[in-house]
Amino acid sequence: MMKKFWSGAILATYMVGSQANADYSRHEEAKAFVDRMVKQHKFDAKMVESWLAQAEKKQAILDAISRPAEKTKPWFEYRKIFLDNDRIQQGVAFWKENEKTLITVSERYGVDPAIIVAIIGVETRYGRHMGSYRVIDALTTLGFDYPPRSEFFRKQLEELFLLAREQKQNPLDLKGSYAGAMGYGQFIPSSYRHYARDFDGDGVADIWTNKNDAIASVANYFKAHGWQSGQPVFVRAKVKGKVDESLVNSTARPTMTIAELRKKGVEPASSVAADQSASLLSYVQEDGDEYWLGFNNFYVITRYNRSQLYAMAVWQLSEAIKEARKA
Ligand SMILES: [Ca+2]
Repeated sequence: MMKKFWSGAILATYMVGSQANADYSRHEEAKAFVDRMVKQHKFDAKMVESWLAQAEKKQAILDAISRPAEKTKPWFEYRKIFLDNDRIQQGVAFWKENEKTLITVSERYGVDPAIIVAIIGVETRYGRHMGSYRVIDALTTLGFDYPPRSEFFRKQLEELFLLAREQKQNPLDLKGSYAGAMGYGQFIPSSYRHYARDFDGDGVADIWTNKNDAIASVANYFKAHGWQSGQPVFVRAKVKGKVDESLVNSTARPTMTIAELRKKGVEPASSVAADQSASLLSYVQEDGDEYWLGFNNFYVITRYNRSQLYAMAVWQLSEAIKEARKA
């Protein structure tokens, strides 16, 4: 039920004819959204209303957001999704095909090429699955019809229109995941605007079709979030006695040093400097919990995706690809 019947509704009727299912230009939150685009970003109101009217509500998107793998699977199952032999071999091939770019980008941004390759491998299987939803459908469906995160996704919708203007694209043409993530590295619109890079200098940061731009963009994201080249990501931990549960599984920036963790009965399984900060993490294996220490670079991976399972999968895939390259 619409609380207000505002003038835009009249416009909508002539703009798109009859769109029976959920015309987002008539949504009760639409007016405030359009006003913001006009006042803050100088968009044309009719243009924004027209885009909203042409967006489609997709039940599949609402279904998908309710069941991400990292929320429902224990580590020993989650890892199988990303650490299969195909993904490792495809990673070796992707590295070989893009070696020149990876070397240059890695030097320029100070990010290990294996991590860049692994991110693209986990996100889209090296560009094979970049998402076939229209980003506008994803962001309107979630921004207007998914109350738990509507504010976040409406903000991304705003960013999408800004991105489209900057990249001289039609926002109705852009494709991505059910959550509006785009291209090889699956950047949401705000990340795209802030971190995507035009590596080949043709004037467009194209992470949909240009692997060079995509590789530089992932590296730039990591650099901007504090990746430290050559520093550890994870090491296994040995835990003596009962661990204080409040110490475990924080994805905040690590603050406890190895020296402090030692006092709590936590010991790195391989040599690490005593003043290095780490987070203690547990991962559920079939035969019980496995403890790990995650360092600053672990934290940086969680800036890409907050799941600690995701961070471990990316790192283990990067290690597996490095190993397979030697073979
Ligand atoms: Ca480019």
